[in-house]
Amino acid sequence: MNTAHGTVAPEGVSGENIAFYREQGYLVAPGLFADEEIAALKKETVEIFRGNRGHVEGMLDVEGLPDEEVLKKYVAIHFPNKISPTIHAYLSHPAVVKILTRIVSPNLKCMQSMLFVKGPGKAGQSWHQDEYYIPTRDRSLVGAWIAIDDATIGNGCLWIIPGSHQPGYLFRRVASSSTEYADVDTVDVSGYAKEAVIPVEVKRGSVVFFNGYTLHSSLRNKTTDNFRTALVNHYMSAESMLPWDQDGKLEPTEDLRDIVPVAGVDPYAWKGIVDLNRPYLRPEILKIKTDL
Ligand SMILES: O=C(O)CCC(=O)C(=O)O
Repeated sequence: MNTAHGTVAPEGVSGENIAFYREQGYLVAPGLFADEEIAALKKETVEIFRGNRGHVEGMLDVEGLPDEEVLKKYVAIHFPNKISPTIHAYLSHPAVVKILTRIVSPNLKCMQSMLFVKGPGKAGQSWHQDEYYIPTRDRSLVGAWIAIDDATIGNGCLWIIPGSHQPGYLFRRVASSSTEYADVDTVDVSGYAKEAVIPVEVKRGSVVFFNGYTLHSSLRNKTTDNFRTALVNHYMSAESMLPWDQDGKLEPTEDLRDIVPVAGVDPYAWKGIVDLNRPYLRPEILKIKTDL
């Protein structure tokens, strides 16, 4: 497979791009966000972590601190779209939605956003499949990873294993003591050849799309002065239901309707929409669903 087919040209998604996404489980769209949009997201990130979009449990008193010192205190916030109209608006960013409708479904819904700041020295995420955490089970789950800063190997860009989505099952998770990661568990990827594991270095404004079954991770930010800010929004086909109880935080459900329809028709619109997820700060050490 020609890796150039993994890059979306300014004219839009090609048939080769769609074939690449199906086969390799990811796609990169450079420069999808304009400089002004990225600047707006960067500014909004500061406002959110200063508490200016509403207090989120665990937020600290940062009065008087410079922006960078504020951001260094945090790793990420989940569901920033619940408090930030700017982030909420970007869930439906036309260029992102246009690509998603080609690679996923003309009918789309978004169920989560995450805003990573990942300042100097902060740990990365161990190997995982998003489908493990967000059960859609129809293989339509996709992350749209928006680079708000340049993402490099040094500051902890994404790493992925192309094609790892193909078996379409959830890999076993095992204990991890790696100091690279915030997580205490990981998928063991030692069976993959070294060349099968690739860094996805992108410039700010680029978007990396990856399938919910694609194995991905990120390493610790090794720089002393560099943030690796990224907004990740997750989408799925609107035709499928979402049996997501947020790891027991919500009542068991066959179809969580805390979603944002972003394209086409929502066949379940008659169920209405609920507002159940609350934004929360990501802890420095992650013990979600550890059953080892
Ligand atoms: O950005 C990162 O460091 C990790 C992102 C990630 O794992 C995800 O979006 O699922």
